[in-house]
Parts: sequence; structure tokens; C-alpha cells
Amino acid sequence: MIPEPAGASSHAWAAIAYRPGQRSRDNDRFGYPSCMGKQEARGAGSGGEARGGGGVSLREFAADVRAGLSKQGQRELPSKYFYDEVGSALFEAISVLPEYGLTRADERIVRAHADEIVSRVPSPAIVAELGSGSGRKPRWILGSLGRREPAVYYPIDISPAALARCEWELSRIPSVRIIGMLNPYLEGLKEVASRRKDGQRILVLFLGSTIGNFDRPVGEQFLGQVRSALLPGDALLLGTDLEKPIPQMLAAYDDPVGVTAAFNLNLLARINRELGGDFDLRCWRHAARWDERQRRIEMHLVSQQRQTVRIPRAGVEVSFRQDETIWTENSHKYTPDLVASMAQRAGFRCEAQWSDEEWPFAESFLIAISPDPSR
Ligand code: AVJ
Repeated sequence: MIPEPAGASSHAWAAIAYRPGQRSRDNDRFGYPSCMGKQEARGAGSGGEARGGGGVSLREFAADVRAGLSKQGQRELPSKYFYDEVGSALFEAISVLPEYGLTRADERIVRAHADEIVSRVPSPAIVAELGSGSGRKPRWILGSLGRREPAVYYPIDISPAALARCEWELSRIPSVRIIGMLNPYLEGLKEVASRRKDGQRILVLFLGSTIGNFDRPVGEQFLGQVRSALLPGDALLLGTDLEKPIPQMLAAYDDPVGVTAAFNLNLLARINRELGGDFDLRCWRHAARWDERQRRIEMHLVSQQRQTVRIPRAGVEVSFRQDETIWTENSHKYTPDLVASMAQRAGFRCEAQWSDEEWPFAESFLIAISPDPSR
């Protein structure tokens, strides 16, 4: 692991720019928390609405739980709800498991190629990151950019706690100013773009293979929307987990210590905590599956017996058969060529790709091309 920097003793908190009242359906759909560092956000946010952990409104959580569990056929829950305070801590633990090399590979590649990545973006440049994460990965890029010119870094995240943490982590990089954007990804990116000064290029970071949680067509559509927020010549650094032998992928999502199982089960515990549900976690078990056709890992929660669950604050009562599952996450896996062609259809040209020896993972450096292909 890469050592943490020395703790900052005196630190001025950077301003968090927040634009209330800008949520649209699409943005909600992509108002996706980053893969790390979501922490408690109770009481923060817009309009004084009740919030659960992770900065998402309780009403929205209740509606999504109700919709997902009321589905006929395969029941499901959205993976964005993994990241409350407990879930975020469990994800941090996952990211140091020997079986789960994804996060460390991503960081190694960014670190090894930070200077080259920065040199491919003409001066002056600003950096926007979709998901503020723990702040570990952008550090190397910002360090390199700060040595070249004074720069601004805009982490975009819907969790105030995650933004605060990221700002703390990165506060000591010379010549880099941090402005946290408390927004869904696309809204935040549009806001950053509107602040761009003449001649500035934007480098967008979308790391951690978060794109893999979207269905493939939705992920491609998302890239197209990122492209639409940019100008020709702007850059996107996209991190994607690559296909590897099936046993290795399965172990990454079903580790022997059971951290990933706890991460998955915590979704039910969160429903109990925040929506008054009565899931008995002992009657559920974690399962990870490889879908050969979709080329993705799926995580499910398996009902180990016939049972009925009540969730008063979501207004649902659901019965499960023995072995029936709730589908909680997709993690699509890619090949470098697939990433390049997907990026091309979304209006980018893939100028460089780097991967890791130890854990197949790709960082793709994409340039926005004209004309804007958004339809
Ligand atoms: C950080 C969203 C990419 O899909 O691999 C880790 C989350 N899920 N273990 C992933 C996760 C189960 C992770 N992402």
C-alpha cells in the first residue's frame, strides 16, 4: 500500500459549492455516489428533507426499495445504497483485501503515469472528478499538475462527508485549490464547465470502474452525456476493471473473510435501520455469480427459507421463496478494445491506455472529439 501523507495540522476547509433544486430524473439516475468514502450526511443537504446515511433522501430510498422489491420475477435493490457509513467503511476494507485488487491497481496505474497523463492535457487545465472517493487516486495527478501550474480541482459527489474527507486528504498539495461540488455527477460537471475560463481545458476523472455498475448501454449513454458537457479537446481518464480468470473474479466478490458478504448484507441492515424493516439477516446469504453472456459479476442476496419481510416506511410487505434472490449489484468487466470502442461511440478518441501487471485493470485516456455526437 502507498503510505498516507503526514496529517495536516492546520487546514482551511475549502468551500463546498452547492446548487440546490437542480435534480432531474436523469441526473438522479446518474447521481451516483462514488465507490468510496460515503459517510454519514444526516441533516445536510437540500430543503431540510430527512436524510439517511450517505446523503440520499429517505423518501427516495423508500421509493427505490419499494419499487425494487415489488418487482415480479427478479427482485432487486440499487447498488448506490450500499454506501452509508457502515457500507463505506466495509468498502474501504474490501479495497485492502488480497482478493480484491481493483482499487490498488487503479491507484498504481494513476500514480505510475501521472506525469504523462498531465502532459497530455494542454495548459491551463482544471480537473473534475466524478465521485470524490477517498482522495488517494487524484493525489498523483494533482501533484504533477500543481508542479506545472496553479490549478483547481473539483471533486463532485452527493455526500458532504465524502467531499469533506477528500478535501482534507488533498489539502496539502502545493498550488492546487479544491472546490467540492455537492451535486450528482452530470450536474456537477456542467457547473464546473460553466466556470471554465477562456482557454482552460477540463480533465475529468472517472476512476474505480464505477462505470461497471451501469448496464452497458446506460454506461455508454452516460459517457455520451459527459461528452456533451465538455468541449472538443477536453479529456476523460476512465478506469475500468478488465476480464480475468473466472475464479479470480469470483474470489474478488466473495472473499473468504466475508467482508464482501457483510457489505452486501449491510444493505438489508440499512433498510432495517432507516426504513424500519424486519429483515432477519441470518436468513440471508451473500452470493456472487459470473454472467457469461453479459460478462459481469452479479451480487445477490439469497433467501435461505420461505419468509415474509415487512418494511413499514417503504410501505411494502414481500414474501420470498426459499432460494429466491434479491439482485444488488452488477460489475461489468471489459477488454481494452471494448473500452476504446465504447468511448468512440460516445464521442471520444482513445489516445492512450495503461494497464497493470498484477491485476488486469485499464486506465484509458480519452479526448473529446468534435462534432458533439449527442442526439
Ligand atoms: C467500486 C463500484 C467498482 O463493483 O467492484 C466491491 C464495488 N462491490 N465489491 C465493484 C464492489 C463489491 C465496486 N466498485
